[in-house]
Amino acid sequence: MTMIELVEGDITEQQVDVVVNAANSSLLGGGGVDGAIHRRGGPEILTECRALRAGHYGKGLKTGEAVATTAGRLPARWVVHTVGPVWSDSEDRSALLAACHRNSLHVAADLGAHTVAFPAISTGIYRWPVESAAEIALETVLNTLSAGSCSVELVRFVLFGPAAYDVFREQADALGLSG
Ligand code: AR6
Repeated sequence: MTMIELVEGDITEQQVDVVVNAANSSLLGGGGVDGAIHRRGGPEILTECRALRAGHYGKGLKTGEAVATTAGRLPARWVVHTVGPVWSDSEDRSALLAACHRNSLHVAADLGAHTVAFPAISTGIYRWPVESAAEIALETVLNTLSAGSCSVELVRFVLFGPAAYDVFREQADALGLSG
């Protein structure tokens, strides 16, 4: 039995197995939720990110991909870093935003995680309209969880502020999700 939950709040405070980070391809930190995760999680996260860059991810993490590190001092076990697409007026990049969510869940499942928290990936600095991002995020998580055996039992979207929460709530209602 899997559950999708929406809460308004700060993702760095979530007691879950995995916190998903809306990172950039450098994996070396940034603003927004990425900055908050590194600040609250402490330097251990950056140390592991640097090691990833020195190894398999020498060219950085591609848009849509996901990779795990420790969660450092966060009340979570792992951070799964993913890179959302920058919004484009001329090109449909929805498949990349869907890939972020799908691949993050696959990485979480490979770790044996049961609970995963997502921020509203791409909706800040990357300017993706929240309504569209919410629809893609919710649909993709729903489809991924129902596609097959997956250790993940709870996915919590942690929305920063009432406006984002309300939009996700509307989209969830439209998809027939409750809770
Ligand atoms: N908890 C939950 N959500 C948050 C938090 C928080 N503590 N802080 C911000 N948000 P953004 P992006 C929301 O800009 O658009 C970084 O510099 C925020 O209100 O963090 O994917 C990276 O390094 C918004 O709804 O990520 C990249 O360069 C959502 O998180 C770039 O920004 C995502 O906003 C990625 O841009």
